Amino acid sequence: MKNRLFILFFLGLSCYTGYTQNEPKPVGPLPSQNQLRWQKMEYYAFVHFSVNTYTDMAWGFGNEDPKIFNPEKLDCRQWARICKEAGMKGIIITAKHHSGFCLWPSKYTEYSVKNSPWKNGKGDMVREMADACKEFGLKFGVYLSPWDRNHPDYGKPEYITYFRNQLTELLTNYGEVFEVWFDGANGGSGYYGGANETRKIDAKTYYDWPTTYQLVRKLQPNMVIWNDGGDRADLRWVGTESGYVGETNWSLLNATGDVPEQMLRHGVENGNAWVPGEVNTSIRPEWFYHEREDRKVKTLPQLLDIYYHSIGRNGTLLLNFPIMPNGLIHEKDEKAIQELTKTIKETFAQNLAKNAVASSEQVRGKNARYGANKVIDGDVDSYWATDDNATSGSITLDFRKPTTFNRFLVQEPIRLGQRVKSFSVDAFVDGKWVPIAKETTIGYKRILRFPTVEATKLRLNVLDAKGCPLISNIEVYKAPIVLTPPTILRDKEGLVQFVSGDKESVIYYTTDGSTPTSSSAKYTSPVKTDEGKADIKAITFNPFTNQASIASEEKFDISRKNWKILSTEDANANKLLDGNPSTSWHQKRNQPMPAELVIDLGKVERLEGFRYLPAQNWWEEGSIITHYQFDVSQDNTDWKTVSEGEFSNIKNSPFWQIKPFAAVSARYIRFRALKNTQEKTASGYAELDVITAN
Ligand code: FUL
Repeated sequence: MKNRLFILFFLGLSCYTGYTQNEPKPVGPLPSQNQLRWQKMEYYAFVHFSVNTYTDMAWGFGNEDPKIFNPEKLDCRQWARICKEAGMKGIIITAKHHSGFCLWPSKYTEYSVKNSPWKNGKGDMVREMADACKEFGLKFGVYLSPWDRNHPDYGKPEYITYFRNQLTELLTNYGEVFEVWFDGANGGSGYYGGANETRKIDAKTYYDWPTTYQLVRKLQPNMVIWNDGGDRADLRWVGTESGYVGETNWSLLNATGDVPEQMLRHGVENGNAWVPGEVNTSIRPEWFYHEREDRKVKTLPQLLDIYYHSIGRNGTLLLNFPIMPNGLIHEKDEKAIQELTKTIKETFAQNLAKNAVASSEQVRGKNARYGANKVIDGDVDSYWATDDNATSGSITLDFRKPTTFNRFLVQEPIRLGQRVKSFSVDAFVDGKWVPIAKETTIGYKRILRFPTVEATKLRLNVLDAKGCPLISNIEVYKAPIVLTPPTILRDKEGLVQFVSGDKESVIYYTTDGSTPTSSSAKYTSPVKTDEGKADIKAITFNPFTNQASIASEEKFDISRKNWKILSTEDANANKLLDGNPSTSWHQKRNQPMPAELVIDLGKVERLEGFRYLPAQNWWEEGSIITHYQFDVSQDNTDWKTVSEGEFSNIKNSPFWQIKPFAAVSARYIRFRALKNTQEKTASGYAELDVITAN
């Protein structure tokens, strides 16, 4: 009787704690149920659409007339179909972007679809999006920008009430919402109901996020919160909008305190809160639609890199489709995502680990329940575990015949914490173990790419972990080879260079705009182009497999050979004309703003715009100019301003900034940096270029 009581007591205790006697203890912090559900989604979409879609701007100013908003062919079902066919699990819509314009008829403002010609002001795009998601079996999420460049009260406490009222509308009237996005951007200036001024707020205190979070939790208890500007939410930004998270990626951060970029990229190994990374990027360079980017849609190799650098690195992927003014996703974007989907499907079609025999010498208590075969049993909840005193261990997969593969997928059961600090993978080739990879973290999912290998066995070695290592899943694949096209660079003298990362391959190119093949000119040394514009295309070609990459293309404007920088004697300044994005020049410190750059083009040119690339070492002082003025002159004395304004989203997306203006003839140009991100004087430049008329 006594014994029985003891057993009953023990069973009761294990039920109470949720663990059976032998189950490994969790290594905290742990994900919440909402975070776990979200992580399993892996892949979902963003759609960016607002009044600034019609003004060709990255950010609306808040003064755009609602009358310009008229997506005549709007079809949210097209968006949902494209995302569903791509294997995505949800869509997040910019219900309100920084312009303040609302895609739903909010009762708290007139600045919304209700004052647009679209559906005679009777439309509700958030509703149409939510309905389309439901129809296509997708989850639905909302982006509600805290920064509102239209609202007169922005900066005052009244605005917070307005913001929460809007949030309540969105989280009450449209069914279940899986994620809400609170973007932290705040460039200061705005229309603000006609005040046309700069309003800075203290993002740490102004929004009072804890109270807003309480409201959110009450209205949508199953939702995750994304917030890069305020108090720690459920998910973190990964510090870049280019589509990758660090190779080392802990789903942990510290619950309080500042988060420098490095931490966003890698998480914090000993962080005290579970805040996993979401990789957000756009299928084109910018978030909103710009016709000039129709030929800049990301290519298959670029999208594959993004896939492996997000989902393959313990992140989720939030991929954006900019909506065109007519209300549809562009066919080029659809084609690009279809190509990615096809390649992903082909890659992960046949799991070669399934038929292998798995073994390990470090099975927890020699208990079959934690045996090595748990990593290939297709059950995500079962896992291999070692004894508590171990922080390392190996699993071997025996294919029992020569097997070729080039992808390795591995998962930890993160409900028990993220543990693995380092691991390696070996292949058994010709009777000996050959190292394939040595890596750091795993987390929810890690996918490694490596050159194709033929082996009879594969071995995962967990080298170090924060507790006894646990592995829930291993998959092995042979992916089709997709060659990456070369990068094309043209220097100041007009010499063109092609750069490829693939050592086995050769490069073929054309300079007349035609599509290169293996019969085109072969690249051996830099190619001279004349001083005019140049349309260069190139492919990577593998002579052993006869396989070619898609073509890369660069359309260069006039060469900068005869340009002379007049505003400084510093020879290093020529780096901004050298055609190499990774070299840069910073203006002298403590020089009064606006910092000025004056260039003699050598002769009169017909100019239609300019391009600026910020210094790519953007952590250095003043690297990124945010506000500018661009002037032209015939004689270096009389100047005319032809373009002036902001590089809206340059801080998060420090890429080429293109500013077209009405055509004008000039020999001199003057680029003035009015402000930079750090409000320091040493403004930085990687490249400066002009756009000339044909
Ligand atoms: C950024 C915003 O400023 C961009 O416009 C875009 O919405 C992106 C997703 O977040 O920080």
